[in-house]
Amino acid sequence: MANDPTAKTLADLDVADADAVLRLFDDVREQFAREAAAMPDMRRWEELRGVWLGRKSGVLTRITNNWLKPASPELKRVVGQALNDLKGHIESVLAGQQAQLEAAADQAALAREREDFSLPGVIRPLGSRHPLRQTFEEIERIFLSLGYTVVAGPEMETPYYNFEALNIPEHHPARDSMDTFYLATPPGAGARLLRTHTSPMQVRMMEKQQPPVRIIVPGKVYRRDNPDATHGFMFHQIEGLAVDIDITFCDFAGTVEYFVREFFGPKVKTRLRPSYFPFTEPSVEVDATCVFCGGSGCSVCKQSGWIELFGAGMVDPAVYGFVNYDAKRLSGFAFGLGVERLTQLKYNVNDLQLYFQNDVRFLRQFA
Ligand code: FA5
Repeated sequence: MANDPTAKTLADLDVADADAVLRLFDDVREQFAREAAAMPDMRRWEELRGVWLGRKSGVLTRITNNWLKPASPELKRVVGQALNDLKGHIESVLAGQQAQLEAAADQAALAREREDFSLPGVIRPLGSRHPLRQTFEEIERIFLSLGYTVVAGPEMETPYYNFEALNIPEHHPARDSMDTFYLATPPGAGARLLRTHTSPMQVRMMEKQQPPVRIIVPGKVYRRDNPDATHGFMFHQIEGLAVDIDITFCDFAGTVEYFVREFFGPKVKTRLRPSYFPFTEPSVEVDATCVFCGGSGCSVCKQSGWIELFGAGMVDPAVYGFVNYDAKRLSGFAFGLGVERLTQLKYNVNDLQLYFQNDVRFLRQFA
């Protein structure tokens, strides 16, 4: 304030009566009105508040110190009243301005942040189920519809379940075809290995459960095979086992045929070719008419019209001996599906390694 009267006392200003006091306050009020007239932003508002209401040297503090405190007893009441009025007035003007400035700031922020619904949207890529998972689910669906139950088993096995109880004693040549990962175990703990197939679950289930047994066992298996277009050192199988009284080879052949048609489509035919597994007798390889050429012959089926699908057979009575099943009364069949292979055939995938490389260009084809 130029020539700031509030720096002086009332006596210095020669104010002797109430009217003079009120005129002085009117001047101050006008001064405030001039300073508060234009209020462009919050910074200026804070400045103004400091000048007028600042505790140490604000105008009101100066009036308190210089006019009110030293005022004569006759004038003290008038000054006090006028000061209170002025303070109320200034506070209410400042509060109104603050509300206005804040509302304007909110409006500006809203305008800045407003969504533009005419902009093109961001399309987020959707994930999809892995092709192997889709095969698992499809195979499980088929066997569940036939009354089978899905069970899981351990990936870490003992040689007993992986080999011996499946009629593969030590030094049996069948062990060579399943080059095995053995695990380091503490002395005296007994050997442990990563299961080379899901067949150990045949034994574990028959140990636990009396017939009828009808299960499938999906899971991971491990072999020391070199990775290439048709081999992995970890891959997936689904074991199947059905044991009851009076299960015949016809039941077995019918089940296999039904499964293959459900999985590959109604046009595909199957044939059973003699094979060998120590835990099935007789053993077969299940072939299907080539899913690529329909049986007329192509490069995939090497012009034969047939492709090999999986191994299977009637449960060898020797296996019943290991689980205390009555081999004379009971019969059944088992099969072991290679999930990577069936998926390769169904979707014409030419390299098994693609399943494990997580390349979205490959995976997105199965969405
Ligand atoms: C077995 O593992 C038997 N347990 C199957 C069986 C079960 C027969 C019940 C009779 C009764 P095999 O070693 O052939 O069989 O393997 C079965 C399937 O696993 C093969 O047909 C193939 O599709 C798949 N497979 C084998 N080795 C590999 C590998 N290294 N990588 C990917 N898939 C493989």
